[in-house]
Amino acid sequence: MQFSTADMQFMRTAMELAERGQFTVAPNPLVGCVIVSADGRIIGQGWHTAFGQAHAEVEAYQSVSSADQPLLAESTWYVTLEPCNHVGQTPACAALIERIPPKRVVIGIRDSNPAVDGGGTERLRAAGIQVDVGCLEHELAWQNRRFLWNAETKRPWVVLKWAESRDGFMDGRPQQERKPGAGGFPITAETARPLTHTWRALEQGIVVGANTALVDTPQLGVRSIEAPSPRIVLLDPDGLINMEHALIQRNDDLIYVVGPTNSPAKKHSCHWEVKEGLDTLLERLYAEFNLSSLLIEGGATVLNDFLKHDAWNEIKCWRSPAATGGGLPAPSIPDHSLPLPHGIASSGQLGVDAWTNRLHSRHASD
Ligand code: AOF
Ligand code: ZN
Repeated sequence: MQFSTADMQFMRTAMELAERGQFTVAPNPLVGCVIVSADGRIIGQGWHTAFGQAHAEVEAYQSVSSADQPLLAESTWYVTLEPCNHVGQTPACAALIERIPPKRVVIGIRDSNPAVDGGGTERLRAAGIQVDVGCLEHELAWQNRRFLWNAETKRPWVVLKWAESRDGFMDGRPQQERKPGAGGFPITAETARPLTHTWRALEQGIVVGANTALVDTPQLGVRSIEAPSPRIVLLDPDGLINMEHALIQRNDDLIYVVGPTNSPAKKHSCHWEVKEGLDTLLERLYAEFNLSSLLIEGGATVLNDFLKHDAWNEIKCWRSPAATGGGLPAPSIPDHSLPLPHGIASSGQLGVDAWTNRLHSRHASD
């Protein structure tokens, strides 16, 4: 299907609206909707604002003024995701559209949720509405990469994140100084913080290993931007952490991943042994804790494990202009990794620090 320039412009507006839900909709998809009158005027627009809240189509419909209501019968709806055909936490959008019904619905991507999966499109067509699917589909698949990956693999989307010195170290101290309670070793300047916190806010869980928790006692929250903090996932399969540790004391909804022999009486614990493998851990974090994406913050051992097992989708990395001259070596970005698709910036600079964002080569067509 060839879409017109106007179709693509309206869909792009819907995509931009969808993006406004970036910190709040997970594990739901990002969805935007624009309603256009027969003479090409936007008469309604909306987006899915947060998990559990109204869907984009409902928001868009409710934004249509009473003066414009008579135009709905001849309107075209641009929706970034196939309208749902099921009653979840909210009623089915396909039912709302069917009742109107508009002349045409243009859809970005199919909803891979098994409860929908083409059913919304079929229902609208059965109601006599012209439905065209696939407008800006590649860009929209990228926007909803986490949601689509979840449906395909039943695992969270995994982003590896670290900061390294110009000469490739994550921590410039000699090993004997990296002991419990030593505190964090800053690599980036203060100016990098808002972007680092944005990276956190974009994912649903932040993973940190026991050694980093013990040495750095990081806070791992989102403080420098307006967005909710993700859940913290503390990996402690060898039971090294004391229950008095600040991360555990401060975070009631922390997910504590611990080996079966060291089971603590903790509300949200997940039993896992290293020998079960990272894939099993990821499946469990998705199925039992509903985590659709993870930011792996370290330390080096945890990051290298994810790299070694190829259990990652994106890498986000800071490089500072200063050299430490030694310390804890940072992981390496795999040679096969790709820049981001669709002309999205894969590198940049904030203050003195440079950042890089790479994608796993399995997503080559995204
Ligand atoms: C749409 N428009 O804006 C969104 C859709 O629990 P619920 O009712 O919020 O349903 C969530 C599911 O609905 C989600 O997994 C996905 O299949 C679809 N999301 N559909 O028509 C929207 N957010
Ligand atoms: Zn819906």
